[in-house]
Amino acid sequence: MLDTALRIEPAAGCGADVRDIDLARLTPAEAGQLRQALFDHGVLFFRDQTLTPEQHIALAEQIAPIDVNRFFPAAPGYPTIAKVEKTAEQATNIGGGWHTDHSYDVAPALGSVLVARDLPPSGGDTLFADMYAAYVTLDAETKAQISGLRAVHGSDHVFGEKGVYATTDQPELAKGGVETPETVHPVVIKHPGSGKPVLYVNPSFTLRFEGQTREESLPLLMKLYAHAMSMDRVHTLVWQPGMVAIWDNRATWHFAKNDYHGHYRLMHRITLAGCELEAA
Ligand SMILES: O=C(O)CCC(=O)C(=O)O
Ligand SMILES: [Fe+2]
Repeated sequence: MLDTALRIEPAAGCGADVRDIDLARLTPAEAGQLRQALFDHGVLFFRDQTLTPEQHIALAEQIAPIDVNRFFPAAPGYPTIAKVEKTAEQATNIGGGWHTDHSYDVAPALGSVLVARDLPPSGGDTLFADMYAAYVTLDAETKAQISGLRAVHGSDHVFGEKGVYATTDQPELAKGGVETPETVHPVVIKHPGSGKPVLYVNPSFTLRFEGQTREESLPLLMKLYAHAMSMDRVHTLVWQPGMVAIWDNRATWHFAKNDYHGHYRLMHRITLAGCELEAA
């Protein structure tokens, strides 16, 4: 069989739609093209897929080894699939602020494969922001200011015993006793897959610049965040049954909207293992 190029169409703001592909039956050649498209576009969107949990796992493994998230509960019977769930009774959702997953790890996760399992009648969109574009569009002065800087990332204030989830109605996400030392990454990384520079700080897990206090760091961090959130570089993913998103944590941020109270939403997430990050 001849290998044909994937049909990839850039999406508004961030990422790309991939058409005419069956993620349950991916050829090795298609998997290679998908991985490269993921690195180039930051996030890929797919429609009309019918992935069983086993096929979801097989798909993830064709892209990268699996990195099991230590905070999220697993889907029943599938220890490598994280359950991203909000019941009709719960008020707090998971990922309801701008972030990129696992930036608190020494080797942050490459990305995730998120499958829609049960959607509310409306709402529950996921926003994606383009961190390649965020870097490229910074003014020269700010680029010079962040060149060579490194930032400290942590997870205790989110997932720790006294973290933000501990006082919510998603308390099982707050894991006391899980070893989570702070970690340091360059503020501008060289993307391991594309070689392009990326802005790598995020509002949820970046604590401060290395060698500065949080107070000293905040003015510049806030300026970078405000710039990165610019809606012309953000894509709003309106989920439909059968949709799948695969994102690259180094090239994008995401934000799960929490606007469907009283309704159930369930997503299955497999996290893909990444590598240590180098400065651009
Ligand atoms: O539920 C979503 O749309 C995304 C939640 C999230 O932040 C994640 O799965 O990493
Ligand atoms: Fe997330």
